[in-house]
Amino acid sequence: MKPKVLILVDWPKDVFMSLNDVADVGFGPFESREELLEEMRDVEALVAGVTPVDRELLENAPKLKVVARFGVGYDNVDVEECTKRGIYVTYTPNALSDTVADLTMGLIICLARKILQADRYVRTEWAKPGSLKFPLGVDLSGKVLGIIGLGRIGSSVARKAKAFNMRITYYDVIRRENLERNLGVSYADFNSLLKTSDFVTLHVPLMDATRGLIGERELKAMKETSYLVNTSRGPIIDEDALYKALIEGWIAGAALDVFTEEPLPLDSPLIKLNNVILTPHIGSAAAETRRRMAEMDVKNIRSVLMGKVPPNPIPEQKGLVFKR
Ligand code: 8YV
Repeated sequence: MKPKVLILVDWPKDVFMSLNDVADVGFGPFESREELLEEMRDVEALVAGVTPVDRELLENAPKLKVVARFGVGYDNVDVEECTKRGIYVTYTPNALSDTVADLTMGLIICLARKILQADRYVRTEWAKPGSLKFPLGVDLSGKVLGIIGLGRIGSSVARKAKAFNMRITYYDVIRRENLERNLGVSYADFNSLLKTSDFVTLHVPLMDATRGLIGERELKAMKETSYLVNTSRGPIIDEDALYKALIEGWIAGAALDVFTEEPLPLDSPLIKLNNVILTPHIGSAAAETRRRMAEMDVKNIRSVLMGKVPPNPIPEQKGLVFKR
């Protein structure tokens, strides 16, 4: 009997199916968590989207050898528990950096030039007699972009923003002097970055130290004319504080691709606001990118099923060899 691989993302099926020669490949989603847990009984490799891979799931998966995250963030995976049980956790770094950075730049431009409001204006107002003039936007050229987290995605954003002639500062827990030289960006401490940026963009992983990183104090420190962009993880921002900031004008606006609760509930107060752009967690959602991510997952799974160490273990598991 071939080992069972369970794929919890729905595309690209053909790439995942290429594991067919060594595995019995099955796909989610399931009607209920119970059904998923039942299915996990004989699964040896799991491709995980946003489903929590927590202790409960792992307890129901005695044969599991590898959790291949379909993405670069793995905050939904209980890494400690996986490591304790000798389960590899792999991810897809690099595959999506430019893609997330593209979205980030797109959101920045939309905020600066009010592109979404402009679209609504054309559909509902422009041709009406006596319609109000559409408000002016702002230039990107010469504006300060504050990047929080200068990793793979943050660096890609810096490269792209350079082409728009933005002045780029970054804050990171690790100062990256090589990158400063290579990218032409300057380091600022967290508070100075908030105070001086025209656009603040978040590119940090979700962990205890970054949960609620942007709250009331930080939003009040930002300029009233500034914009906040989040394509990382929802809980990095305290959403209640952001709502207050947006209605009380502490900042000019925000663009969010990620939320504390996803999908964003339709009764979220954010939905009623005009100075926020909302997208449905589409940072990596480009066809070529998703195929690259799936191919990496497939390689990682193939390695583990063949008794080898996977090529893309998460940093916490680098150098670890599990014999099961
Ligand atoms: C999602 C992401 O994982 O890379 C990440 O961490 O957030 C995205 O790529 C993907 O959309 C979930 O299936």
